[in-house]
Amino acid sequence: MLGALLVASPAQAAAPAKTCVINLSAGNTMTCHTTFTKAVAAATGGYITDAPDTAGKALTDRSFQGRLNETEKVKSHQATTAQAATVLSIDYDGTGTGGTSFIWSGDNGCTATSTDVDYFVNSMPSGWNDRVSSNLTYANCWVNYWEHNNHTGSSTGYAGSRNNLGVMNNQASSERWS
Ligand SMILES: [Ca+2]
Ligand SMILES: [Ca+2]
Repeated sequence: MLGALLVASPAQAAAPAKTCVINLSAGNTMTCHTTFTKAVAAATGGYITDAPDTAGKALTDRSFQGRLNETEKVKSHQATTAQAATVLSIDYDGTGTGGTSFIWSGDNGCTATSTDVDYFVNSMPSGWNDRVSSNLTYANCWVNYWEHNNHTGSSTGYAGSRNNLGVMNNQASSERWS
């Protein structure tokens, strides 16, 4: 058994990096995709199918950033049709929105006030505990990161996009969106 496990390890290491998406309005369902383009298509319910192929290029593509923020408005005018999901935020492993990313989506954007909780997770997805180092926020959402599960320990406070989580770098174990 041990030998089989050791043989399997190099193959796993060679697998392409994936971008995963969690829909916080659909029971925290997670899907993982081979490219950032496919992940964004999933996160927007098929509304944006031509996102750049990497999260790094997406960051410098101003029209793409604008369209992500439009998904909420589009949805509000199509209430009777199948709802497009809205991208709430993207977490990045690296500072300066570098490295592997993780996309959070939901049925609606965030409300105008940051005194309520619009979405939350009590723990991070597999592989993302103590890893987030920067983020981008959309759809009127601000994010608060906590040091431990269930929103305990130190926290960053609510804010929009951040290039560096500072002392909370590689510490986040739960999040809320408001
Ligand atoms: Ca990190
Ligand atoms: Ca932690």
